[in-house]
Amino acid sequence: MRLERVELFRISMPLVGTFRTSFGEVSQRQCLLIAVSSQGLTGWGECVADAWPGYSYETAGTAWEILEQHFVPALLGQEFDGVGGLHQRLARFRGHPMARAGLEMALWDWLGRSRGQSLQALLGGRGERVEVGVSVGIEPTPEALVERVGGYVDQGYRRVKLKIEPGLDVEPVRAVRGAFPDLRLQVDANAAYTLATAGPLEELDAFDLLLIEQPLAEEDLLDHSRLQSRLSTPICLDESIGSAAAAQQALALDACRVINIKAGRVGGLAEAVAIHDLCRSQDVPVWCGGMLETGLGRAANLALASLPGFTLPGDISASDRYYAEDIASPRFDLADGCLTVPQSPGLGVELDRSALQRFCLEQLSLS
Ligand code: NPG
Repeated sequence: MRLERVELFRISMPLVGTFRTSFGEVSQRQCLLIAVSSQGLTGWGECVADAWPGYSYETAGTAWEILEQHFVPALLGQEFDGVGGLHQRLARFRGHPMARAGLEMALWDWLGRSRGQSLQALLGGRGERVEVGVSVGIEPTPEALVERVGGYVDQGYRRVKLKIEPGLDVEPVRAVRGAFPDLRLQVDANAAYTLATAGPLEELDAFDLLLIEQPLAEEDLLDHSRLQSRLSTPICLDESIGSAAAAQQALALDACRVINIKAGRVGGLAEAVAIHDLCRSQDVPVWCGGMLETGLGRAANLALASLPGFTLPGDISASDRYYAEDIASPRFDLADGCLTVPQSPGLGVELDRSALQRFCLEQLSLS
């Protein structure tokens, strides 16, 4: 194929509520949308890089720069063969996985539309529905947290992830576990501890958690392995796993026993599938992480989460958990703890150009 035009949009969408993690608070979600056009068809992708570098070094600003100055010029007007060809053309550039993944998602959408196949079919997923969970931000008091979790349980979520940080870990978890003894519960520290401050995480073994996600620094596989030997709860890695090679090393070191897969973090859906395949071959459970995606990214996450190794519910909640108004339709509604995997060609959702214009801060067309 030959890319004729690439459009970049930087958007900002209000979340229905403020979301607090150990690395900061967000009430307005920024990201980039990318449209690739060729042969009269357009594919859409979402680059999940946020306004500021709290979760990762990438931001919407750095992704814009890398796309405009490097990735898009390396592809525009060139002949290349599908997703493999895209990665070959970008192989000489280092890093910037979220920028790479956004462009790749647009290409998957384009490919699906041109072949009349859903992303689910292209990736090798199966089934009409996937069971999903919800991620709950840090709340000021255990009572407020229990109330928030209760609201989600009433909506039908059967797996809840609690954000934790030093000082807001054991007591909030104790309160939620006390109120919901049978709920599937897990926690996420977003790298907020060190081996020296990880004592409270050992106390969490008492609460029958599915996993403890990313307790220590991104680079620190060795200390994760040391910590895992002190815990009976499985450690799950997120930020630390940037590729299938990193996943292989983490598993070999017993630095984790579960992996959170996010296509944006690992440079795209192709690498996400490679991590899935590796974990499946070693019987390591995986689940699909979320980054407050719009309906576009959510559609891609659902297709990915329908692969057979995704045996734990992902952070892929219903549209109303995030946005009163979205830029893609249809919206995703929770039914019996599940969301429906889109079956139409490509991502299987349609972008609403007028909603896009309302949320758009900046746009650029490259051809
Ligand atoms: O449901 O999309 C969702 C949010 C899930 O907690 C969630 N995401 O650390 O995994 C994370 C966190 C996140 C949010 C990370 C925004 C980066 C940006």
